[in-house]
Amino acid sequence: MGIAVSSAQVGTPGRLGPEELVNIYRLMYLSRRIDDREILLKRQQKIFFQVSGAGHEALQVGAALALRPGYDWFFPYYRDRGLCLAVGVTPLEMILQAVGAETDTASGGRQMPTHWSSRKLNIVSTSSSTTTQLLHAVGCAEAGRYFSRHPEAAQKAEGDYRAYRDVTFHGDEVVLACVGEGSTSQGEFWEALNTASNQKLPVIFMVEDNGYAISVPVEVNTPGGNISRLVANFPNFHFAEIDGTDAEASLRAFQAAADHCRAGFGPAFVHGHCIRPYSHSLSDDDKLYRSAAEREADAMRDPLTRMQMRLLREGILSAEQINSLEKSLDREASEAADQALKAPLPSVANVTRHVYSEDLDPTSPNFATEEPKAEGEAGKSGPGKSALPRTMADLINVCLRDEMRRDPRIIIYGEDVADASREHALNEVKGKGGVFKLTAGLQTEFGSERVFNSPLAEANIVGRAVGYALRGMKPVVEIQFFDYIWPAMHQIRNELSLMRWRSNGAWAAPAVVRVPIGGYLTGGAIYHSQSGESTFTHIPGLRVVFPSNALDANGLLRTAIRCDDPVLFLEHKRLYRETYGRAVYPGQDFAIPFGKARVVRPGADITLVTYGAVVPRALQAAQTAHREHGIDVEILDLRTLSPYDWQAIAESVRKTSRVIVAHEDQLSWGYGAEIAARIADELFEDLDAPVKRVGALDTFVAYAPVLEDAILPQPATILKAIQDLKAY
Ligand SMILES: Cc1ncc(C[n+]2csc(CCOP(=O)(O)OP(=O)(O)O)c2C)c(N)n1
Ligand SMILES: [Mg+2]
Repeated sequence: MGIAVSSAQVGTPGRLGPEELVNIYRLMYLSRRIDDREILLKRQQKIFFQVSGAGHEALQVGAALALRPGYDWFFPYYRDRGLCLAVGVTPLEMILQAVGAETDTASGGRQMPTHWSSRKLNIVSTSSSTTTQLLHAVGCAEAGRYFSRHPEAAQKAEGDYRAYRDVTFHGDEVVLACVGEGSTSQGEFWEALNTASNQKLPVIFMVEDNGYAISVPVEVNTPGGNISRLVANFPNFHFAEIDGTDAEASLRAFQAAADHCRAGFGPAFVHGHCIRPYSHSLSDDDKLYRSAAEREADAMRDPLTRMQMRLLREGILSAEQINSLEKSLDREASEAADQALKAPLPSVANVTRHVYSEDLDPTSPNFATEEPKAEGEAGKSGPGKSALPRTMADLINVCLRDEMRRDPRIIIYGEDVADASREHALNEVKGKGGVFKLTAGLQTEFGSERVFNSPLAEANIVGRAVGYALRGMKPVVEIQFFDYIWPAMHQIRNELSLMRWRSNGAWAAPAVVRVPIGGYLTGGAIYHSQSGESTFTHIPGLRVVFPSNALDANGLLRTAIRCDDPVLFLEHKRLYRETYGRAVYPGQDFAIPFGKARVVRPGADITLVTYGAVVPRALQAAQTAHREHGIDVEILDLRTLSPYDWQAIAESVRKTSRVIVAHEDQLSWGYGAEIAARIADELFEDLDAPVKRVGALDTFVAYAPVLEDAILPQPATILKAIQDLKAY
């Protein structure tokens, strides 16, 4: 349950004592000296990047001392050296990051310096992407609240991801989320405030306002130049706008903010005005865009000088004592640098470690259920007693229900996924349960804490899922249409999929993102028919699943939920309720491992590699080819696109020597390009003809059915490819 600390690092109200003031100065000064030491190392080309916390130290140290390391949670940004130092990251650990050492505890040499991470201290891995961390902080706070209300969910369990996801919670922890004033322009800032406010979450948003975002002054980013004025009407917040160069004012502001959060009143917003004496980073020179007068005015507000003067003025330290304290801290910084420079460099052999879970492999036979259970047996325990074959939509819904019954860590949210957000309505109405009804009845069975509507904001959905998942929860979220996944792309590419690799295995975000995808809808048009799976298979760290029938959807979704990697689960809308591919309920433990293709139709003449809604179309084409032209096509349904079953492809191509890769997505730069290239590379000797591809025209999907038919590959298109290839 984490390190039990009963109070903040500096707890007592009233005036700070001499020791506390000296300690604050020590932390602020040491933070600055580590920056100075790194700047020296950068000039000597011994490190490769430097960004400093200079000018922010008072605000940061104040925040840290109001909170509890290893108990509260920290989502810092790249400027938070003073914060992390005061929370407990050591100077050596900091400079190990700068030199990119193997022993860099934050990332093992994978991230730039000041991209923090410490499991011990509850500092979650920082990315360079500004603002994304705020939504993680929101999800993290939600998870803490969930565990405190459902402590049984924190139990360890064998046989799925929970064996590797330790849970700690206390019930009154606070989450600190830090951001620069320029980054408050990002939509995700507002999306984070939205949920924190609405759900009264214990998140302290700390805005470190140094007046610039690289060279862009605050009034360009923030209408009126003051973010506090803009956010003032968010309900449930505690607000404070302070002089962030005054350490005591900062500490007090954060103590009040933490009190508000711990009492359950809601989030807090602490806006500190600080300075930026060292330009944006060592790659920037603010003399290019700031007047001398402005820079001088900033320098007059240096928090270090301010604190030093106070110690002298109040007789807490003499000039000699300050001198000697500073000398010892200088020595500490330089010794840390000397030691870090001797550290071993990371081993090149390990570069792909932690792209995916090292502990739980979703391709392993552990996830293979040989056969679905007999219906009679499954029907007794599983939801729905019908022995009739059921649709893909049905068996996805059933899988979600089964898994939620089994695992209290699973929560579901997204746009319209609840039955009714206004619960009292459920006394008289049936409920919505998703625009495609895939989540129907789940809120009614599991309650509004486990199944709920999100705001209409896709980054919010995925960003919060990252926060939930890194606390050990299993969010299974829905993006309503693939066409609208793009606002979440930043979170998917830069956060969800990267969390494990960039933290060298310390953190991970094994969430499931379910997404209805694809066309063939007759009238779906441009914005309800998109494909685009190869954009996501190109992302390391993400599993991409694309079932073509009800049974596969059920078994693969179960694996997606039980595994320990983030999964993009693509559900073809056209297949949801098709007659093709229906199946009887396979039982509550039916699972299919990732990376195992299915032979839909064995054949001797041509291999046809495909997936999704092209599977039934390919089958139709293959049947015609056989009946009318005597061509025997073997169809492989890949089922999962990342990983994919290379072995099955290779075996089949060695047998047939002719291969087509067919998909619904556009031809150029599509998923087939990669498979075709690999076949050409590794199976060249086995081929009797060039590798052929079938895909949509390189355009968008139109509304008029006559246009849609021409744009998307049809059975006739596939048949023609089969005939052409056989004739080659
Ligand atoms: C999403 C994103 N866009 C752009 C950048 C490049 N960038 C890095 S820092 C920065 C300015 C941030 O300014 P602010 O939020 O005020 O923080 P400060 O650096 O001043 O502390 C920019 C544009 C980035 N890292 N992430
Ligand atoms: Mg700034």
